[in-house]
This record gives sequence, C-alpha cells and structure tokens, in this order.
Amino acid sequence: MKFIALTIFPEMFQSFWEYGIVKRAIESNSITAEAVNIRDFAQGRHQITDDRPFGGGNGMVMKPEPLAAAIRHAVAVAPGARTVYLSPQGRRLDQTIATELSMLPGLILICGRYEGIDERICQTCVEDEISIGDYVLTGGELPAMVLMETVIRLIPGVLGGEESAQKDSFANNLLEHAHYTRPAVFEQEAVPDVLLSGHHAAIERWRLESSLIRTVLKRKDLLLQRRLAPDEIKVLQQWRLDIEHILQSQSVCGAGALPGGQ
Ligand code: 4F9
Repeated sequence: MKFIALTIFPEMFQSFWEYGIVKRAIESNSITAEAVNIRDFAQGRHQITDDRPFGGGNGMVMKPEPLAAAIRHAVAVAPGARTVYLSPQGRRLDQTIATELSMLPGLILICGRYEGIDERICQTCVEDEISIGDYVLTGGELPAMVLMETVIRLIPGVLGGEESAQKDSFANNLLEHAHYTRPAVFEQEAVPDVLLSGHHAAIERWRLESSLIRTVLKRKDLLLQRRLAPDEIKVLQQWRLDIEHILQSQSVCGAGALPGGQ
C-alpha cells in the first residue's frame, strides 16, 4: 500500500517513518511512504502556499493551485489511491474506517494548515474527509500520522503472529484485558493467582471477564454497539445474579443488621 502525505512540513514525518511497526512495514515492502512538500508545487520566487480569505477576516487559507498540482502528482505516483483530507468536518476515524482504508491500494493524505484549504479543492479533488476527534489542532499532519498508524497495522503481514491485530482493543469492540508481567509481587500488590496457575482455560476465562468488566465500567457504549458472544452473555448473566444476590442481602437484612453497616 502506498502512502503519500501532502504537507508544507514534510520533516514532521521523518521520525514517524523511522520507528517500530511503520519502519518495519517499509523495510518489508508492505508499504511505501513519502511526504511531499506542497511548496515544491507553488509558483514564483517565494513559492507561497497560503493567501488571505476572500470576504476578509483572520487567518490564512491554503491556495488551490499548489495543492491541486501536488494532488495531481500524487495521483500519478499512486494510481487508485484515495485522496483524503484530514479535517474536523470529516467522518470520525474508528477501527471500522481504518479497516475499510486498509483495503485500498493507497492513501493520499492532504494535511491542511491555517484555517484550512480552498473549498474548491474539497469539491473537486477530495474523495474522503476524516476527523480524528473533536479538538482543535494547528494542522493535519498529526491526524495523518494517526490515520496511517491505524491503517498500517491492519495490512496483512505487517504485524507478526504474536501481535495479531485481531486481538487488539477495539478489534471486536471490547477493551483489552488487564496485563501483568514480573515481578509477581510489586509494592505489596500481587498478580492475580490464576495468571500464575498455568491453567490455560481458566486464564482465558479470566481475560474475558477482565475485558468485559473494563468495558462495562469504562465504555458501555462499545457493548451497546455490539452483538455479544454466547460466552460473554453467560458472564454478564452470572454478574447479574451476583449483583442481585448482594442487593437482596441488603434489603432482606436491612443495612443496620449487616456487619459493619451504617
Ligand atoms: C483534522 C482535527 C482532523 C481533527 C486539522 C486543524 C484536524 C485539524 N481531525 N484541525 N487542522
């Protein structure tokens, strides 16, 4: 898969290409990645890429001509790639969108600065508009890197068998279970016994419960979006019984009758 970022700050991408999974994906030829300087497509001695907005007001707008020329160049280099503009007005990036994009032959990522790009570029050259969330940033470079990272790790062969993308948080709309490593006791806190037991089925069961409890407590919205598996329903039903049991013990005995009750 080919990635071309169009930016006036191509240097911002250098360290991104040089570490971890992204570096490995480049080295194994799973992807090619380059940052193209929009300024190289601007005319005149100063190669200006921005201008004042028609109608007046604060801030600058990215001029259409250099951007259009940069996009044309990128489309020629990466035929079949989708042209994406990173913008707060786009559809919100999630794992479903990342999966959809990972199946394309390439992505041309337009990184805007200032108040944004000329609207006519949006209408004629942009095929998809994506937001990484509702907060203010000064440019599309970080969103482009976030998007690339989510997409690259979904490309077959990029992650090793150990780190299969299937198991990750959000891959099935469930948060990941808690993780522990040595030492078995750290500052008086012990690792759950089951994880040291070597009992594989019990460990899997504990991990499922850990995933579910975290998702119920922190991200109920994920569970409401999702069809639960039969073993997950069983866990939730057992919790319901346990919770009902606790509540019944309260109403039957009365709070005052309980040991340590108020
Ligand atoms: C782009 C914010 C995508 C969120 C680009 C200013 C942006 C953004 N998602 N904000 N330029």
